[in-house]
Amino acid sequence: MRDAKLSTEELTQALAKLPDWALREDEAAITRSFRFANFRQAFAFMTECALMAEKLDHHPEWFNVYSRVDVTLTTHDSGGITRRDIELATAMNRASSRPD
Ligand code: HBI
Repeated sequence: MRDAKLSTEELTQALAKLPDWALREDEAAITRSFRFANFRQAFAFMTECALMAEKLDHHPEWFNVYSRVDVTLTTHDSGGITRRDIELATAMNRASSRPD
């Protein structure tokens, strides 16, 4: 079942509750760059997020170099941003602020 793309209003409201995430210039994805103390913490974050992505059946586009993880979320099946992207971004923010 294809999720509906969020309206501009829904998107604005969702982003207001998503610290540090931004709308990509084409407005078809949301992005955030996470910074950690070292590679081990960055990869631990990615491992936790990978399991969440599997559970949500919604997967990030991400790039990691050492202690940095750049994330882009979009819903390919819907051609834009859906509630699934907001759900995964919220879960990622929570995972990034959890103590070791
Ligand atoms: N993850 N971010 C993202 N976007 C999708 O459209 C998507 C996905 N994970 C799995 C998935 N789609 C499949 O369920 C469909 O392609 C069949």
